[in-house]
Amino acid sequence: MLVDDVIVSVKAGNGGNGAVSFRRNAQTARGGPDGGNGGKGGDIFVRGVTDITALQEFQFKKSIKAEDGIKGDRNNLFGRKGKDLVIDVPVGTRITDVDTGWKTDIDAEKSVLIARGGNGGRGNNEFKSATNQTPRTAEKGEEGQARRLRLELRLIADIGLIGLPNAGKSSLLEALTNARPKIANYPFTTLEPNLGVMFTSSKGGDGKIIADIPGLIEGASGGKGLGIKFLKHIEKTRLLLHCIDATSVDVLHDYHIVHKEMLAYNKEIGQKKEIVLLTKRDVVTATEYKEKEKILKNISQRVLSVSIYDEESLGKLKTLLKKTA
Ligand SMILES: Nc1nc2c(ncn2[C@@H]2O[C@H](COP(=O)(O)OP(=O)(O)OP(=O)(O)O)[C@@H](O)[C@H]2O)c(=O)[nH]1
Ligand SMILES: [Mg+2]
Repeated sequence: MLVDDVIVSVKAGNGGNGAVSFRRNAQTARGGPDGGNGGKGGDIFVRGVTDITALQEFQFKKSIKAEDGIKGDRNNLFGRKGKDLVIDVPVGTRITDVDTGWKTDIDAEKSVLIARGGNGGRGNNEFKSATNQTPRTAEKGEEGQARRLRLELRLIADIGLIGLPNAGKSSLLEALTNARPKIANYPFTTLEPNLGVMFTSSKGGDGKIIADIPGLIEGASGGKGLGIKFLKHIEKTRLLLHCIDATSVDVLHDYHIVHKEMLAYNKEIGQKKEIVLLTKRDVVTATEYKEKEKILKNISQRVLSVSIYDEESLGKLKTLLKKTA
């Protein structure tokens, strides 16, 4: 089961205490202050990743703590800084502070500071002055920030892949993006949604997020199969890529099965922009897939055919996706 809503407590590291100490050695019987500062506590960051299952880790792990800073020591030794922690969450996660209502959306592969480590306390060496040569005070380290956070996955994919089981959705996700979903020649290979990022230029930069969900079957809106509960993940997408197997004997029928189930789930999904895609065109003759394209053009202006083994067809699809999504 996809974990998409969890509450975790996070606690950044406390700062280390400053030290109180005076120089003592064979030469100096009563030396000046030499207590070092404490180290800063570790910060906690959240980083967006394309692994949609990343929240799974927090199903049982309910609290996360970054390392404390080490206390200062004699000889003006500064304590070591506590290590920072990075929490991975899927891109599309909304983070809400349960107590204050503060919110942020993790919508790119970036890091955001969510809990700040406490500063280290100053050692007594920093308190010496002309009037006080032997300060006996040092600061305590600051407390690290503690928060209760709700991590809620609201997929904000730009493009959603839909279609009957075995239509080639996951294969397409793999061909277009950096995702490596499970692919096999039987229905219901995909049991949980997959996400991938299609970069729109070779330099990387902003990409389009594509969501691949389990196949839909007739009766899905009434609870059959797996796909329908995942439709919420494509509700927000700008564009649907409706995959239809080119080897199907009745492509129009395939289209309508899926379309009908989507409408039954939510009429607004039916208003979305859609590209109808004939997949696996390498398996049939050119005459055959062109004939099927023609049939589908009766119901949609955007019809294309691809094969994952034909780079040129994938290139055309990418161009259309960039333009449309
Ligand atoms: N020859 C050929 N085979 C393909 C192509 N695309 C997908 N396949 C094959 O079709 C089968 C199903 O592909 P998947 O990508 O798992 O299909 P899916 O739509 O994700 O299936 P579910 O997750 O079960 O809904 C696999 O054996 C793929 O290798 C293609 O362009 N050409
Ligand atoms: Mg699949």
